[in-house]
Amino acid sequence: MARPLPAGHELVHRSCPLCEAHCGVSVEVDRGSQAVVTVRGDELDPRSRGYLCPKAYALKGLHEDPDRLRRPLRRIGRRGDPEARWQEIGWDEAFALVAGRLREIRDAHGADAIATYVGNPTAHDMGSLVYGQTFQRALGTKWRFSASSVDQLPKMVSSAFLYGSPLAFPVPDLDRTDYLLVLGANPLVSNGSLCTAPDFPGRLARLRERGGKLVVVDPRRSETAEVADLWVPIRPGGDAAFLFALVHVLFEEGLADLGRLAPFTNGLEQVRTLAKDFAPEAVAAATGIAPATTRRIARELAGTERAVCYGRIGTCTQSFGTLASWLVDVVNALSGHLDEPGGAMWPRAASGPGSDPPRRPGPPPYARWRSRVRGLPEFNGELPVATLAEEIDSAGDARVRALFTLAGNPVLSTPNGARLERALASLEFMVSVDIYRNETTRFADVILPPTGHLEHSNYEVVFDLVSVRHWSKYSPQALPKPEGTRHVWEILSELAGRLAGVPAAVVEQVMLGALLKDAVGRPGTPCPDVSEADARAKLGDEPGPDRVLDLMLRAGPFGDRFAEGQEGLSLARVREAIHGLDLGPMERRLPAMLATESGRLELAPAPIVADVTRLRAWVERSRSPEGNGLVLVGRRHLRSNNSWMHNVQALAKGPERCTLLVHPDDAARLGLAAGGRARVRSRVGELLAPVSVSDEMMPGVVSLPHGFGHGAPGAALSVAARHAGVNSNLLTDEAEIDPISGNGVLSGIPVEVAPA
Ligand SMILES: Nc1nc2c(c(=O)[nH]1)N[C@H]1C(S)=C(S)[C@@H](COP(=O)(O)OP(=O)(O)OC[C@H]3O[C@@H](n4cnc5c(=O)[nH]c(N)nc54)[C@H](O)[C@@H]3O)O[C@H]1N2
Ligand SMILES: Nc1nc2c(c(=O)[nH]1)N[C@H]1C(S)=C(S)[C@@H](COP(=O)(O)OP(=O)(O)OC[C@H]3O[C@@H](n4cnc5c(=O)[nH]c(N)nc54)[C@H](O)[C@@H]3O)O[C@H]1N2
Ligand code: SF4
Ligand SMILES: [Mo]
Repeated sequence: MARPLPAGHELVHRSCPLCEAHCGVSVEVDRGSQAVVTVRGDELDPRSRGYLCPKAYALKGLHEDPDRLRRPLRRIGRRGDPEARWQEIGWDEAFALVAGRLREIRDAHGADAIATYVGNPTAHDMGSLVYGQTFQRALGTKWRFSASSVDQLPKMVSSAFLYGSPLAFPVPDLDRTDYLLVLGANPLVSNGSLCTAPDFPGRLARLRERGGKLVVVDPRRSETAEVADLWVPIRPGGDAAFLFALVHVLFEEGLADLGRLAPFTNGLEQVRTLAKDFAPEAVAAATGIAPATTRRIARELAGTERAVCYGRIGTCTQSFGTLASWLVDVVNALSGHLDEPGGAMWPRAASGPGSDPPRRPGPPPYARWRSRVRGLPEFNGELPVATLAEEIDSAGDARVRALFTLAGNPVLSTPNGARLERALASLEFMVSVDIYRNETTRFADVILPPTGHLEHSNYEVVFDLVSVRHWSKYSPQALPKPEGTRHVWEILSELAGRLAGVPAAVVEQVMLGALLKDAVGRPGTPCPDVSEADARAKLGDEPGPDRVLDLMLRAGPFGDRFAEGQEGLSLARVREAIHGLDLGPMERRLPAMLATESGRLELAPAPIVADVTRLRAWVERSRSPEGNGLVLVGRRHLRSNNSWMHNVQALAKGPERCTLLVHPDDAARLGLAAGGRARVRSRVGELLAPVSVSDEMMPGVVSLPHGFGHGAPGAALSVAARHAGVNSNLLTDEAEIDPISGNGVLSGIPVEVAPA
């Protein structure tokens, strides 16, 4: 592979930060010019062994993108006015302006008048994650929103009720399974989610090579379904009913067996009773799945020693998101595949809590407060983003008057983007920490851009929690920080300090103190015998995310616990392993990790069970032919990354991707022709989209990708504007949520489609 490195060039080995797979990239830098020469796959990275998808190569284009912001921008002119001008300002002026306005609004109306929205890239960036929380604490608002509530929130709710921790995501043991049942995920394109598995396609190929079986349940014959042993088309939203039918068969045929889990599991009999109504025959009309297929899958799952059921975005962003997320785990538990090799297991995050249970046992952090307008429950300190627009645009003293966004583009990524746009235009103040002036951040009064992805160090703290093996890899800063730029942690701690009326250095000390308190010096912490002073001395005085990471690694399950000469991990040790460390496969963790109030695995939690009545009614309704009009689902493309990588020409070029996929029978019935345009209408909106006709769709279901709809006035994305597409979230309905979690329903949207 390797051509010799020219003199003055250096290879920096990092993780690609663009999706959950976090493949190993080697970035070649010309140290003379500090330019990125190439990005290639790191063959020595034990996680990805050289694999990269096309997006990683675009890290160079992203870095060089002239539209990427480097200096604070201030809008001159009215919010939402396409004629508004933008002016670069200095950091000090920007900080003073932002902190001043936020303080004014907080003083006049209280902290809850300021909402925050935190987007997906935050999860991939340690500085944003850690210091984003610090900033939000300093702000003191309860009105926190994030992309979680258009993504994995139902799984978090389910995990909190079943195991006592919102972050206890069971992860498919991909490399050791012999039977993978996938619902609502397309890892050949997404490269996996809540299942960090670099080179997912290679891992699936190896599953097949060892004689294993892949079954994909999806309304579309996706790229993953295409390579599967079996594609099972399902009516959108039908997953909970289908999974209940699997449970029904497991009980009926005497295949349900908790095995090792029985002594510490509650609720088995309740699940058995609930499943009675969901015979495969009873749900077939609603799901579109033949009873014989359901029975066969149930038998195969139970009959294969190493098998696992895995559900992802299609099972979460739908009307029965929490029920489906819960039932995936119920199926795994009853078929003997929860906490078993080759089944669904919990990794020990190298940067995670070092002891079991991961948090103090107690009730799930649920519904401790509710949203003002619709009364939606808080979860884990957040409110559902489907309610953000109405919290701004509904009159009342307690309305949201200002918004802070961090790495988010909710105009394109949350339901009813048009209403949100109008709401943003009506705010008193908005500030965005973002690298682009896009569909959302164009509404900000000030945009604060952090350093680019290659200009700061990183570590995937979140994805340590969901990796199919135990890995640890540090991404060193590849390029120097350019003059006059700020790292995200510097921006956020400066703002936090100004809000609290203290220097940023004090914010840093307080944050570190709080983290240390949970890590050392007291019984119940991972390092009870280490004093806080000793730990502080060993961590050094350099502020920033690296020091926090050092603490997390050292106090983590593989950590050196601050002991001299100890084998365990520290930042120094992980940094030394420039290609990353492989720390072995997942291991059984039940019952030790359970953090429920009862200390047991709660297989039938009351708030989840209460929603089964609604599912029963849906199944009943779907049996009658009426109400079986067209429904809309989404899809992803390998060269897209939600809404924000469309400005890199190397990725954006090629055939039009934002098309409405329609089954040939539906196209014929509706008079739609390939290459023609369709008018798509939902309760909340309407748009025009080019039509592609394909039998990869199941009849009755159409598909449009999300993340498009560029070219808005005031946005500065010159490449994306040329491949604008349409915003599919003009059709998704903010009134439709999964009632347990409040997660947005982005799939299974009733639409009318006609030729345009
Ligand atoms: N209809 C439909 N809607 C969906 C989905 C769907 O499947 N269908 N999927 C949902 C899912 S799973 C998700 S996660 C959400 C995503 O929703 P969001 O997180 O709101 O949207 P993204 O498109 O990820 O936008 C990321 C933003 O971060 C900025 N950014 C990128 N890198 C950085 C960085 O390093 N620092 C900073 N400060 N900013 C950065 C980008 O410029 C962009 O503004 O969308 C959801 N919306
Ligand atoms: N290339 C690329 N990779 C990405 C992203 C990206 O935008 N582009 N986004 C990243 C993010 S933020 C996330 S969260 C992950 C998501 O990763 P995945 O969970 O793999 O998501 P998708 O690729 O959207 O696949 C979802 C599938 O669910 C199907 N589906 C829709 N509705 C239903 C339903 O009701 N039931 C069932 N069973 N299936 C349904 C869709 O047809 C689609 O095939 O991908 C990540 N990786
Ligand atoms: S799959 Fe692609 S985008 Fe995701 S981490 Fe790997 S190279 Fe990056
Ligand atoms: Mo996501």
